[in-house]
Amino acid sequence: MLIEVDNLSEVLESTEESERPLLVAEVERTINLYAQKLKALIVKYDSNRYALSVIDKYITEEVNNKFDILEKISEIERGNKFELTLSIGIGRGGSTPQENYNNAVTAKELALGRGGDQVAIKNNEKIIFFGGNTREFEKRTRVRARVIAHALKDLIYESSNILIMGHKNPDMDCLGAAVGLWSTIRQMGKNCNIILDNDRNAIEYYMNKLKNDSKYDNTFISRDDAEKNLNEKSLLIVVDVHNKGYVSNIDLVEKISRKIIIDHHRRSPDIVEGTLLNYIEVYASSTSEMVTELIQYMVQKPRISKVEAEGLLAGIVMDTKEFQFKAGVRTFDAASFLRSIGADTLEVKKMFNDSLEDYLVIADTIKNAEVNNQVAIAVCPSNVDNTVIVARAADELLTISGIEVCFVLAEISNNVIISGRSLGDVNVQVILEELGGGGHMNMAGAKLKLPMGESIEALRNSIEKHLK
Ligand SMILES: [Mn+2]
Repeated sequence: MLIEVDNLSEVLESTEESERPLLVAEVERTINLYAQKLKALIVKYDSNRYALSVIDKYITEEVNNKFDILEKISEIERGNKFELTLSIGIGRGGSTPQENYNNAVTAKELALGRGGDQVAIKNNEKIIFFGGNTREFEKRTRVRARVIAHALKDLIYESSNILIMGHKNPDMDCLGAAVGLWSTIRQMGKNCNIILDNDRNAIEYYMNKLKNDSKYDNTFISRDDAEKNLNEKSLLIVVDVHNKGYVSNIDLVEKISRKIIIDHHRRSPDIVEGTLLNYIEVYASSTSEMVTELIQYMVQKPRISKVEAEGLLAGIVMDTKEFQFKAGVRTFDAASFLRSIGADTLEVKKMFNDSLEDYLVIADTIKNAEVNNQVAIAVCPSNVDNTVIVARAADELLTISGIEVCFVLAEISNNVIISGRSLGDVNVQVILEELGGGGHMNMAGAKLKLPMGESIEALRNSIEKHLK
């Protein structure tokens, strides 16, 4: 079992200097007591990291107790302004201590990558999670962004051509980040293309804007055209997604050996493997925010055009729901930079305006919502054929007072799509993860291969289980 106090330095910073030693001692005592309870061997191997060797039956007990150590640590109060959180990785099921250790290392990485404050248990192929109920901390320092930007720059210069790919049903965050990177890579004098398929529902308005400028005539290429120009020095940058099931073209991803991931979603176990560099920052509001930071370190003066800056700003606006969710200091800094180079907020607003037709469907969906205990469940009318409306209906439901959590379902090409939103402490990611989905604490989605009735039933069960 590997335990890491994942926000120790941030919490210490927020604590009066005179209280800090007491806080550190209290953390140490709590973890040592926990080890004693598990009759474990415990070794501290860093200022905030511990390795424990535990008999398996005690882990089973902890599973049954849902790891109350997560709560104990958060109760520590020594003048700290934030709760302390732990990320714990446990390795089980291996035939040697070494195998279990490797399982534990992977498990802890997953726990951290999913936002911390949770336990991940890796029993060989099987991975389960506990906890994860606090909001992600914003990391204030930009050191990592700078380091990544330099590494990225080197990799780009070493490449013959660069391809950028996003997720299925690309949205403005995905496209804004792609266009921002594309522009900067071109400025660096490199050949770059964005791979785009025909699923362009959510980005149609912006794509039409780009059509007015011949600069973008050869920017977007199909998967097949991308494959024609591949060689061993090609570089693929995957943006706004990291799991195999959701990248727009997994077979192409697997054909390219040099690849990088830039994403802000919580780590899923299904991550694209064999990458040169992963920049997955769950603390960031959006991939567009991350790219806005990166490009400022990649080139002295980014020559981002007005419409490109608007694409990036649209990405931030879309993923923060107009700066309401996960908008930290760095989010506003990025937005401020984009505004300063010409992004027009009204142009961004226009990208998200609904047509009257769509709005009526959204209104119909809301009309059908059932609200129970501040949790709303609504089903879209059967004529809905794109996921944007499902997401928009979920956003709208959350603007209604008395609704803290909502789920909107729709049947689209033989699948049931679910969009989940939460205003408070209910973690919709965990609820939808149970159904094979994912996302963030306040915003998540899932796609089910069940009929509508059974999907609602499965959703209800998962909600009930987690609200308990
Ligand atoms: Mn995004």
